Amino acid sequence: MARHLITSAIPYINGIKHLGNLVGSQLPADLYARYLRARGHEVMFLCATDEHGTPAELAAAKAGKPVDEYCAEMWGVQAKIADGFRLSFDHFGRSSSEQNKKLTQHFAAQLDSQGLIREVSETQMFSHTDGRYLPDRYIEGTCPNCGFEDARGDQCDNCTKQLDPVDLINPRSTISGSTDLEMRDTKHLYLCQSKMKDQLEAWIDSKTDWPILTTSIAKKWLNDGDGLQDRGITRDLDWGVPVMKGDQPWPGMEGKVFYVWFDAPIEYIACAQEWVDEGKGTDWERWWRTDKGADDVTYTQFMGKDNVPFHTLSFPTTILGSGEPWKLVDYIKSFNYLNYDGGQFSTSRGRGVFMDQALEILPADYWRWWLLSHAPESADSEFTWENFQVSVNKDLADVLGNFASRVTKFCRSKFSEAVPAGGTYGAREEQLFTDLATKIAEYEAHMEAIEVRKAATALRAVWSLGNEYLQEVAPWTTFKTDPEQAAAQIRLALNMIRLYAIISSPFIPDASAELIEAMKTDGSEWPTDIKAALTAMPEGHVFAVPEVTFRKITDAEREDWQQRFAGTRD
Ligand code: B3M
Ligand code: ZN
Repeated sequence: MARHLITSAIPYINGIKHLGNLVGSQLPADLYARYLRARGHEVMFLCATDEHGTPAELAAAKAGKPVDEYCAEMWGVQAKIADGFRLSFDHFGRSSSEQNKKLTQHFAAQLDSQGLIREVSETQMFSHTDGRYLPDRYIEGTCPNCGFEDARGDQCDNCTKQLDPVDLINPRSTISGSTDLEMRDTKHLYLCQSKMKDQLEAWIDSKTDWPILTTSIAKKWLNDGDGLQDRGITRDLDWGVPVMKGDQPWPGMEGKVFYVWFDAPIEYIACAQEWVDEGKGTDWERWWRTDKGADDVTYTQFMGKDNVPFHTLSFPTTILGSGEPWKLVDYIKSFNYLNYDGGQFSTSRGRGVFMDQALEILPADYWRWWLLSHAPESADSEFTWENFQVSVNKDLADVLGNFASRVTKFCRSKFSEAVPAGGTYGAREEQLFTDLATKIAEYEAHMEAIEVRKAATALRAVWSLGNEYLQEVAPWTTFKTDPEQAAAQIRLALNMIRLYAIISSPFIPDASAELIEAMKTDGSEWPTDIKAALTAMPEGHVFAVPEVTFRKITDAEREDWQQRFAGTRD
């Protein structure tokens, strides 16, 4: 038994996430956490909402609510949806927690004491009408290069030229449209990532087993252009963690907050403190402090590829640079993007299926299965309704669901709702034991390696072995001439339902639980000896025919949903 710390990238608070967000971090993290727990390991699985930054402020303003109230409400919404998808977090925290505030201020003080923070003077656009400084992307104006009138402060979308807000002709605030803007001098804190370059590079080079997607992005940022840039970690905003040196004021930084990407990953740690403070556990340090027992913890992070630079460079700079014995990540699993029906998911345009909508039309397992079996691992992948319909109808309804219902119904009609006695296992059954053991070992190996798609493929192959066996031995035919032998075949098949339920639980936890309940058996022990596991329900063991485990998606539904999710969501 080992100890595993698992974190998923923490979703922004503003709005409900779409399926692409889900499959890029939370869902595969949950798959891994469930698998490791099922194998008997001790797991700490953490996630939270990422509540700071301008987007949260603007979303709150749009909703006409104070930002703290808005965040508290949206946290509730996201927590409920996460629960609906059966995301098995040990704690779902909030980056705006008091614990994270304290810890963020602590890290800043530590980094400063290690000489890793410097002050930089900048000019920044202040909007009198909005009463605030404007981040680059909230300023628009005419491009000095091509004359495009809606160029953003950081880049012109028409000619792609990189811009500074000062370059824009007739700059205006995208928040209010106001042109009453003024360039002001302001001071900010920078994290000296460049000083850590060699240490970071050596660390990343030592991770030879990481996904290429992770290391290639990290290396690109380490070595591109001028190399690793120092980054501003403070902002002129109202909402965020106030800039303090521990619990002391930071001269010159009054009224400023830390940049959202500085405090967000620190929430991974603060989340474990929240877990303790909310009475769910007793010792967070044994997960996070290598001087307090965390040296034997394996820490795995899950995230979309756009989050990789922050997790391979910035956050490790915070951890390593603090000079304190914090647990550093051991493995970073990153994902490409999931596209939607010939384009991209778009939160702003409401294009694609969002997490709440998905649960309104079908149970979580249907989505979990499709998303995980099509996880964008080696490349971007695409959700189409046709593909979704085919996968659900074939894999879940025809292969797995049908196996369970055929076997149990046949048994009920020819024998009873109890595992039938009689008959013996022969060469065909021995072959099945071997095939199952081989495929399940393959499945386990992919799960250990967090090869999500390959694991799904192996699992599907395990399910198919059951159908092939049934097809071949045809107990309904056997029954006519040799009911004893049919009894043996059905006894084995009934036990396979139990076996499938257990090993499938990381992917489809609800269906697994339903099957275990119907079989009136215990599903807590992972099968290590397959042949022995297939005798767990002995002759005479009473069961019930399960409800329809998976139903098929009709063509009419598919067309209806395709229409419904093509457009805008209000
Ligand atoms: N909230 C971005 C995202 O949800 C950001 C992740 C933070 S992880 C510390 O993709
Ligand atoms: Zn331009």
